[in-house]
Amino acid sequence: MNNTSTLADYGSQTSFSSAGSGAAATLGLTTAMSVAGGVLFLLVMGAVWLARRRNRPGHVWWIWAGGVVLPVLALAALVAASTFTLAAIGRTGDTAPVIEVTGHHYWWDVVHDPQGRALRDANEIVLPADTKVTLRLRSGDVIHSFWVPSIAGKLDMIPGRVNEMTVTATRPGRYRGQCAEFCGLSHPLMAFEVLVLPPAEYAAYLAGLQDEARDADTAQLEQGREVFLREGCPACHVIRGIAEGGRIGPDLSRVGARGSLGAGMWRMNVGNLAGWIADVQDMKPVAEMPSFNHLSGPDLRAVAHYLASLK
Ligand code: HEC
Ligand SMILES: [Cu+2]
Repeated sequence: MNNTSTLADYGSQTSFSSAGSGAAATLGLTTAMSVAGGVLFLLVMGAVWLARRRNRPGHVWWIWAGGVVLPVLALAALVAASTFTLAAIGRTGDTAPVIEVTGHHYWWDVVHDPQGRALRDANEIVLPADTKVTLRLRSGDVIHSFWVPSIAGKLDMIPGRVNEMTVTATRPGRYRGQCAEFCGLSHPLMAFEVLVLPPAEYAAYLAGLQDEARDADTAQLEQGREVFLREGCPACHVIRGIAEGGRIGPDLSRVGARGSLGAGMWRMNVGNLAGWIADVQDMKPVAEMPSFNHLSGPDLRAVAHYLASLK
């Protein structure tokens, strides 16, 4: 199956164009290290060239200056630069807003406003621009690593620990994040999207999140909801107001509003949703969800339309 046309439309994922304070600091450090390394390389090559031209032993101070003093000074300067950068990036505090993100095989559980309405979502993080946000990172199984190259440095998500990272996104837009620690066979397919909104739009976004999922208001959507309940999807998935128990898979209360399906992999639309439900093991090998390939065509269409309607 060739699905390239249905791949998610990726947001920016590059460390070379920073849209956040952490990424800017990391880029500055990388540039400083590369320039310093380049200068040292040229100095050493120049010394080698000189030594070959003169073809006789030089003064012993060359050894002291080039072999001891220079490396000590250069390494001390680079260690200082990276320590300061790390401290600046890692500085945390009780900065509101807080967003909780938990890595799972192979998706991301997201809770916006955990002290307030604590609305759960998945695979999509929304940040207000120009605002310090605390990300509280956990893992539900093995070690994952949270990385949005355009916005911040990466931080591991470790079972049994809570790691905190403060980020300030500086440019509204859509960015791509990626798990950066090998966590299993579908690790490369564990991505997510970050939406950076101007502060006023962010407030409106939070206020607009519904406590209960949208109603099924046509016969087909009702059929889709029945299929969802009948097929045992609630064992793993929550749809607020419909089925509240399952926590093994992503919360689906707003699944149709996400920009992508399957943790940043596929475009969100009815066709891909149907393909996912019928044959998730083809679209994302070893995902911890069974393929429902026994569903009839009408049932599959109905449940895909129902999920797409949840916005
Ligand atoms: C055994 C648990 C389990 C059952 C049962 C299950 N799922 Fe899933 N589902 C998951 C897991 C785990 C994921 C995340 C997979 C990944 O991205 O790696 C998932 C992902 C999804 C997604 C993608 C969500 C997103 O944000 O990209 C949809 C849609 C979905 N499931 C629908 C269904 C439907 C419909 C049913 C019932 C027909 C169902 N699931 C049954 C565990 C389950
Ligand atoms: Cu991972």
